[in-house]
Amino acid sequence: MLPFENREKQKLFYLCLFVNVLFLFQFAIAQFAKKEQFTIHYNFNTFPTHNWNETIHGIQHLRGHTYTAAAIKSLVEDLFTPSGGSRPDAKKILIVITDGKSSDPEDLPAALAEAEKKNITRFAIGVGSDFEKTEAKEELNNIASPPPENHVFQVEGFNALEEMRNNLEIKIFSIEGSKNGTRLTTELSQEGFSMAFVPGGVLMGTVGANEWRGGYREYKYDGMMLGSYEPMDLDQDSYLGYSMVIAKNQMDILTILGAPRYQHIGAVDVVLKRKLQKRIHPKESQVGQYFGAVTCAMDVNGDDVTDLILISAPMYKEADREGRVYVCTLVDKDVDCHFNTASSPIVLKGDVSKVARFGSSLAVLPDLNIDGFKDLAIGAPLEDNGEGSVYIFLSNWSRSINPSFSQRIAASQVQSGLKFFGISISQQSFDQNGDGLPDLAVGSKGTVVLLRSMPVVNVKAEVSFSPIKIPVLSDDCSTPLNSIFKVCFTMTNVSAVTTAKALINYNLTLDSNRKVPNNRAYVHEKEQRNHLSGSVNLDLSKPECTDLHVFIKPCPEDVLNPLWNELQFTYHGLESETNLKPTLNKSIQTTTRHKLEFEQNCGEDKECVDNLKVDFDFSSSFVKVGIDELLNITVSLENRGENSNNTQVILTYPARISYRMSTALKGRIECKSSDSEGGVTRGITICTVNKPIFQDKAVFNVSYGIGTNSQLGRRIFVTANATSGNQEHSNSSELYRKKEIGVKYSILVTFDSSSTYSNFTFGKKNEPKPFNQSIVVTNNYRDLNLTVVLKIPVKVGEQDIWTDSQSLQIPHCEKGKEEEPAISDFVAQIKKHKRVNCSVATCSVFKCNAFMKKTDKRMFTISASLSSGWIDQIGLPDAKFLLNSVAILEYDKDAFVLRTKSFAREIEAEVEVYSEPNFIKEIIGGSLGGFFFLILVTVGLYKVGFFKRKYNGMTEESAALNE
Ligand SMILES: [Ca+2]
Ligand SMILES: [Ca+2]
Ligand SMILES: [Ca+2]
Ligand SMILES: [Ca+2]
Repeated sequence: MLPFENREKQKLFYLCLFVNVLFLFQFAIAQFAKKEQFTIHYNFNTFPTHNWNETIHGIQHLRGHTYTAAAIKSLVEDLFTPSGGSRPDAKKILIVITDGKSSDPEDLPAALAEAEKKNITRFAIGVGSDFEKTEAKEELNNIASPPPENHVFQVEGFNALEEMRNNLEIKIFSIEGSKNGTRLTTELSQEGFSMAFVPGGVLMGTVGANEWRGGYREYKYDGMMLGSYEPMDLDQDSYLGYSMVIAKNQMDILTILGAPRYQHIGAVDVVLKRKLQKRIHPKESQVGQYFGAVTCAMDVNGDDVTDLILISAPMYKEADREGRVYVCTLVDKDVDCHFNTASSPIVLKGDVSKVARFGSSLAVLPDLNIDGFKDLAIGAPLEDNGEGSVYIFLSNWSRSINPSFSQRIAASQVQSGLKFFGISISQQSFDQNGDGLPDLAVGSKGTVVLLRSMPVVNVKAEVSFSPIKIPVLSDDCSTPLNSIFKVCFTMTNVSAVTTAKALINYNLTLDSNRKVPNNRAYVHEKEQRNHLSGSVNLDLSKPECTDLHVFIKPCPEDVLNPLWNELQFTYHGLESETNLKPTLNKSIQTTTRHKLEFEQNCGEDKECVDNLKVDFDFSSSFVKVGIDELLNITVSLENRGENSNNTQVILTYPARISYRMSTALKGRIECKSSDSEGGVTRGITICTVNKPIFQDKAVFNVSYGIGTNSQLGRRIFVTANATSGNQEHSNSSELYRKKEIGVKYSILVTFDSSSTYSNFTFGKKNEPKPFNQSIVVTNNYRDLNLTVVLKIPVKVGEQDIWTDSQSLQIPHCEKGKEEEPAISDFVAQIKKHKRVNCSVATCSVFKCNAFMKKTDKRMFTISASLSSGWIDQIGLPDAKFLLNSVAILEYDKDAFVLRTKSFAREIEAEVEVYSEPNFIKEIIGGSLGGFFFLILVTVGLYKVGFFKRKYNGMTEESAALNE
């Protein structure tokens, strides 16, 4: 009933249809030509599953009318029956292909009713122009099952049938899969949807097996099936085997199968010897994420043992991204995605893009950056409005993937007009263009793009100095040192290429740790600028070097602080005749720091052995304890060896002395001191000398203050200790000194004497005059044992001064020997000076011992009778003489030091001689003198509060008695 001009075409159509559906369906073929001529070539049972193409070729096409109703009726009655091979539960489909309106339309309703009764789904295909007529079209609609839009096909001619075939096929499949009929096992298994090689055979993914649960089958190369993994415990429509890879450990081969529709979320099965080892569920249960859509096994270090399993979820949605790839580790037989452990999973993601399908393809790449570890490509075919892109991720030594991608290759960078670039990536990368570098094939819609990998190079940046080290000549560093910094760049190939070119722009920062103007290296003698820049063209043949002139300030205090010079460069690969622009190895540091040190005087062995000698002296012979006295020490430190670093002198000093200040006489000194705490420990002064490097000699003073009331004993000592940061000191070092010094306490003892006045008449035999003179000794500072020595003139020439020199007594004092005067011509001396003292007179010596407490007063009184004969012998009738005794203080000079210069004090008495007696003067002088003294003493005592204190003391005493 088909008016085909070309029988071969007709047969081919059948062939095409059969190829696609043979293994899914039972088939039968029948042909009509005349009303009574109905031939069933094959029923459902007899249709051969093998050699079916020859079978079809063998069928003769019959010519005649179009008895469609009769044909349908016959088929329904004879073929769709158990005897015709039709299974009772199977879906029944009748495809009617006709070229025009039937010759028996009156029988059609009955025939169709029969078909309907048997639940046969009918497709009608009208071929040719006949069906432009309404009547024919209507008939076609009637033949087909309702609704016509799903079951009627109308085509111009044979060629259009091919297109229609596809539609038909899809419709038949959907009917099969969605209705409850016979349970499907392998009919729709889609075997070969994924595949993998294993030793001795192949694995074929059977994604549609068992109601789309899926799995795989294993075959030997000769086609013999060895077994299958088709788990029935999976949910229907899990699509296990949608992706499949083989992973290897030392012993076993594991099959990793993706089931991206498992529970609408996806899962991955790890299978060993066709048994489930582990089922991996994603951490986030996002519906529709397609976890396991693509799986990939990666041997990062090339030891033939799989290190990583990569699992993609290309539909995983984030606010700004779509798709992700999980990096899971394979250890022994366990694939661990770290979803349940403390360490968070490693997740690879693309750039921000709401639609991306990142992870639609995965491919292990050769080691692109030549670090010894294989790298990874991930496709994101929907990025950039469906243009697509491919990401490159680098693995690392810890056999993981760096989660930041190293490169994103957008379709637009490759070629304009590409669509879905990255939908697939070749699983093998070969060198296609013969430059020795691997190339990568990337699929896009209708086009395969071959990406060339770029050569990888290393660039080494170096700075060398001339002179190699900074010499330090003197403390004066005002004269800059001329130095040359040689900057060199060397390029070496990492990839196997022989040519590579690049432009390097660099920037050198001198003494980069210090900010301008504190930098010690600079570009111009009169400018503190610390930046230098330049550029060089580089290739693989040789290093490129540039000499730069630099000025350096060589100060000794910087000796231990080298100059760090920072070199930064930017790299620009240049194309060469044969190669692409080389790319810089990612691990290359483009910022490097270069140290320029100061010269160290440490000899060949570079080990500094110093030879320190410390010494000190006190600036006085003893320590004086008085009012705000100082102890001054002059310290000297000498280094007679190699450089001494971080050199210090540590002084210790007694408690009750406090640090005041230090002064450098030579060198740079910095002292810190802590006085004794609580008077128990010794005070410590730490002086840093010529920091950081001490080379020759330093001298400095340290002053300590001594409190007025300090009790330091008779002697104190000070120690000095030299230290340094050097590992070793010379054996002849003198690192320690201890020196003692005596302590003297300052005392202040004052004398006060009453004045006396006596007069005589010249040449007369005068009556002796009574004489009383008081000497008050005050001890001001501290308790003291002392002796007051009083020397009183007793004889001038042969004349006694006192009527009875034996009666001259001073209470509490011992009388000693008399002392003769040094001068014999006493008359002339007295005439001249009118003074009678122990230099012209014989003196009596009295020693008065006393223990005096602080602020004690002691009074000594000279009382005797003054005679006049010693005055007459001088021969002056009218004169006023001073009769001078002397009070001398004696004390322990080892322990005490007198604050006043003199320890002797003259005590004066006035004696006048007249040619005629003067009674008035005599009376007034004799009584007034004593009175005057009394007033003075009283006033003095009152002023110091003596009376008041005494009064207080008395009231307290009486209060105590009353109690
Ligand atoms: Ca490995
Ligand atoms: Ca690598
Ligand atoms: Ca290549
Ligand atoms: Ca040395």
